[in-house]
Amino acid sequence: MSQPSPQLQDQTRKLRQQLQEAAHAYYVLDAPIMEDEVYDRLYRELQAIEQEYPQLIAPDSPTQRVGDKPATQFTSVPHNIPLYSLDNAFTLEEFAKWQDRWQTRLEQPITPEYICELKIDGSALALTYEEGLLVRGLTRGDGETGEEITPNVKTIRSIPLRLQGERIPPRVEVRGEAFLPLDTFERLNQERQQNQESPFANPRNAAAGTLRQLDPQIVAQRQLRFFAYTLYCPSDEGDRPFRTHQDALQQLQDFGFRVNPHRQLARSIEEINAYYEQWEQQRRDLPYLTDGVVVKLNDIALQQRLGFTQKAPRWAIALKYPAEEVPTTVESVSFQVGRTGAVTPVANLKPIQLAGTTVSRASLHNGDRLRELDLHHGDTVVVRKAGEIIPEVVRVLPKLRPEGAEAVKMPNHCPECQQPLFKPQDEAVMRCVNRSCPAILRGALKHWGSRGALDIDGLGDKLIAQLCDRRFLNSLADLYRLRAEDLSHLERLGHKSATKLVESIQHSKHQPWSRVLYGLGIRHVGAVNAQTLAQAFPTVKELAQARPDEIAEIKGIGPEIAGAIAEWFQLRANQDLIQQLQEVGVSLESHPQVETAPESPQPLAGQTVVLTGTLPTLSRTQAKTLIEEAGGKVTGSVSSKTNYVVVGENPGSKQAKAEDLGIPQLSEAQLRELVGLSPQE
Ligand code: 0OW
Repeated sequence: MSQPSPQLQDQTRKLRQQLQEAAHAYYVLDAPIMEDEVYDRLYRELQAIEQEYPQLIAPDSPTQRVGDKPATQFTSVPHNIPLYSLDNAFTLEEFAKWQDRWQTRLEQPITPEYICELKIDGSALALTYEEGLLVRGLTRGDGETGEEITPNVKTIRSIPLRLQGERIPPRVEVRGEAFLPLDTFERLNQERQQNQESPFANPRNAAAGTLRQLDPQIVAQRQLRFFAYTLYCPSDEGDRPFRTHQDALQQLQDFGFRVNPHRQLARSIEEINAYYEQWEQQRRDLPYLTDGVVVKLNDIALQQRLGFTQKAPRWAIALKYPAEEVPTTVESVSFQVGRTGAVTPVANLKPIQLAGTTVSRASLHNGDRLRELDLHHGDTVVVRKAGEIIPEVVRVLPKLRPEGAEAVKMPNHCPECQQPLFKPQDEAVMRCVNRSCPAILRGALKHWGSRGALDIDGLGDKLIAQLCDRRFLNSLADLYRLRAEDLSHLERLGHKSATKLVESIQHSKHQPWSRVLYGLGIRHVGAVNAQTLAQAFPTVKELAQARPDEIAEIKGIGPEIAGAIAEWFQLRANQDLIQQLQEVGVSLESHPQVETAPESPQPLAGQTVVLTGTLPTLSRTQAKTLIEEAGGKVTGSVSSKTNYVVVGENPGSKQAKAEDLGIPQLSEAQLRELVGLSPQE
C-alpha cells in the first residue's frame, strides 16, 4: 500500500474537519454553513483519498456513517445503565399528587426547581462512547436489554461519531429520542403506499420500524433525527458530574448533540402549566410530533436522593396531551365495497388538522357501528387519531344536528352493482356476493396482480379501473386474453408499456401454484396458508376434491379455514373461474423446480405479534391467521422481542407492558391496514 505524504495526511484531516463542521451545523444546529453541492464535492474528494489510502480512514469520518452490508439479525445486549420509562400525568391534579409523593420522601419539603422539556414522540436510543468515539447504539428494548443497532445509529447525522470539545471523559452514556420529522414521515408513507406496502401508523412506529431495519442503507435514506436528553459520565466519582440537568443538557450540546431548544426552568405549578399550555398549541408548528411535556427536578443530587421506582424515576413525570379529538361535520357518507365484497361506511368530513395531518375521511367500520353512533346526515362528530393512521369517529354531537336530518343507513343493495347485500349472521359486516360486481372484480384483479400473488408489474389500481369500466375485463381470466393493441389507446399507457404489461401478464401464467392459490383470494387463505396447502395439494383438482376434514388435517389449517376453502370450490362461479384460467393457460399445479417462497417480503415477515383484549370483528383464530399469513408469528406474552401488540376492548396487562417497553400498539383496523386488507375484509 503506497504511503500518503504528510501534506496529504494534513489535507485529509482538514477535509474531514470541514465536513464534520458543516454536517454539525446542518443537522445539529439547523444552521447550514455550506451549500449541499459544495458539501457533496468535498465528501467525494475525501472518499477518493480514503479509497486510495485506506489507512487514512478515521472511524469518525463522515464516509463511515453508512455501512454497506445488511445485518442478518440484531443481538440483545444488556444496557450499562437501565433505560427507564416515565410516569404519566393527564391533569394538573395528577401532577400535584406526583409532587406530593416525592416531597413526602424528603425530611422537609423544599421549593423545587424544575426543568421542562418537550416530550418527543419517537423511539428511545442508548449510545455508548469510549475515548470519545461512538462504539455502540442500542434500542430501548425493555429498558434492561436493548437490540444492538450500531450501524443504523451511525447513519443518524444528528448523532456525533466522535464527541466534540476538550477533556472528553473515557466513558460516556447518552440517551435520547430518535424520530422522523413529519414531512419525512408523510413522504415515506406515500412511497410505501405506491409500493403497495402498508403505511406506518404514526411517526413513532415509523422511527421504531426504521431503527430495526436490517439494511443501514435503508435507514440512511429515512433521515432519522435525534434529540439527546440524558448524559452519564461513569467514573470512580459517580456518573453525573454536573449540578443540574440543565448543565447536563448544555454539556450534551457541547459534545455535539442536538438537544431540544424549547427547554425551560420552572419554579411553580403555574409556570409548568403555562409551559404545558403554550406548547399544546405551539407544537403544531414543530416539524416533529410531541405527545406531552416532561417535567424533571433540575437538581441532580436531589434526583439521586429520590432515585427510581421499578419502572420510572421519582424525579420526572410526563404531562401528556390528550389524544387528539377534533369536532367536524359529516358532509356525506360513502360505502366502499372491498375485494371480499364487504361494504364499509366511510364519513367524508369537512377537512380538519389532526395530530399533524389533514383528515377529510374517517372509517365508520360497519353497519353495527353506524347504528351505535346513530349518525345522521350533516351531523357534527368528534374524530380521534390517538396514534392510529386511520382516524375514527368517536361520537356524534346530537345537539348540533341539523333540523330534520335523516339517519344514515347501510344500503340494502350494493352501491357498485345494485345486487342485494347479505349480512352473515355471525358478522358485523354487510357483503356483496355478486362475483361480477365491478368492485369485487377490481379488488380481485388488484389482489391477483399483487406482489405476493401473481406479481404482475404495471397492473395498478387506475389501470384496473379503466379496464373494468371499459368492459375489457369481466373476470381474472380475461387478463390473459388482453393484447397490446387493445390497450395502447388507454390514457397513460403508450404502446411500449402496453406491450410490457401484456408480457408481464403472460409471464405470470407460470407462477408457482402457491401464488396462484393465494391470488384466488379465498377467505383466510393468505400467502402462508397458500404455501402450506399447495404443498399438501399439488394441483387445484386435488384441493377442489378434498373433503373439509382432509384439508383441516393439514398442520396450521383449522376447520374454519378448511370450511371456507371447501365452500369456495363448491360455488359454480368459482368452478367456472378455475376452468377459464386453465383454458387461458394459467398453471394451477406445482412445478417442483420453481416452487419458491414468495420473494416479496410479507408485511409482517419476521415480526412477533401479541394479541390482547377483544377485537371488534376478528376472533383470536382469525387474527392469528391474518398475522401468520402476513409472515408474522403470534406469541402469548409481551417481551422486548415483541414487535407489535394488537389491542382490543378490555386489554389486559399486556397493553401496559407494551407501553412500558415502547412497543407499537395496533388496533384491529390498523392490523388490517398493515397486512394490506381493507378495514372490513
Ligand atoms: N421522549 C422524550 C423524553 C425526554 C428520561 C430520563 C429518565 C427517564 C425518562 O422527549 N425528553 N426525557 C426523558 O427522560 N425521557 C423521554 O422519553 C422517554 C424515553 C422512554 C420513555 C419515554 O418516551
